[in-house]
Amino acid sequence: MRKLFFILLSLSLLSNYSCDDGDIITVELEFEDTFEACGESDLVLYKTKEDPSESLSVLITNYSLEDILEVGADNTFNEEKSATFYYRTYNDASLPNDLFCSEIPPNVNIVSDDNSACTAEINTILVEDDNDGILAQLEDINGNGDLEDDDTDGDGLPNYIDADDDGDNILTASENPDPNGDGDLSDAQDTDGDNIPDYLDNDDDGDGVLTRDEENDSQNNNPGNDITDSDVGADYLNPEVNTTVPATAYREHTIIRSYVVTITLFNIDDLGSISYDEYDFGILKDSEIPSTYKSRKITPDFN
Ligand SMILES: [Ca+2]
Ligand SMILES: [Ca+2]
Ligand SMILES: [Ca+2]
Ligand SMILES: [Ca+2]
Repeated sequence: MRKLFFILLSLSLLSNYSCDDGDIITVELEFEDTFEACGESDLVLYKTKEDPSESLSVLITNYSLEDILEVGADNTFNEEKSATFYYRTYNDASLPNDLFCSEIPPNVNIVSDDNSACTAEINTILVEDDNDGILAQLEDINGNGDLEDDDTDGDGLPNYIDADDDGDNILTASENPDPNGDGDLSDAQDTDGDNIPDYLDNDDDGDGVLTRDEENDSQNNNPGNDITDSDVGADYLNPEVNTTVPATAYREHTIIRSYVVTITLFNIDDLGSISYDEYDFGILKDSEIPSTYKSRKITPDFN
């Protein structure tokens, strides 16, 4: 009898300790920072975890991923939307991949299903880069901290998004700006030794003929495949060959685009066992960004 009394006392102490302010049990959410997205006309943002199986999701009606990725001239987007926040727990060891947005909901055993109105603040930042092997900050040629006013070839594309910085129709990545890849450009290739690295030099061999106009063999706006003496290499790197065959256009440039989308939820009023008033929902997974958004192509006007 004494033993039973102690067990009952322990149970009552245990239940007191697990409660906080009356009968509200607070649940600590332990999800990863990243979330996924789906939905055609109504946007669903979600994340799941296992052991135990739980999901968090946010529904924003009459909204789409495209709306969120439509950045303004400053490459940012910010908006607050009315949304519904869901917290579900499941009695399944693992959750199916089509848990959200499938026409036929998958067969899962939901244990609890709470939701609350909230405000979702969406923040999007787009960063562009040329992936030319030079860090963007090292393309600040005049060193004034502004990447937008460095345009070596004057083609309208600042160097940090210009994959051919000197406009010689040889891509910067092919002009060895950082031969050993250590981020220090002091060893950049300088074929004619004029102290202007090839990637910023529009006459790489110093023969007086612009690199882009050394189109002796094939007139395809690529001097890389015009080779008179195979022992020396391409004519634009051979000062002994100085025939002018003018280029007619710049090559097409590819600009790589990376989006950082973050969501914060405010004004969460009642979500059952969840006592958050504000919740940092995290960062949209890069794999959720449609491939068509991940780059843009442009051919600068020839001048
Ligand atoms: Ca440029
Ligand atoms: Ca560049
Ligand atoms: Ca060059
Ligand atoms: Ca030459």
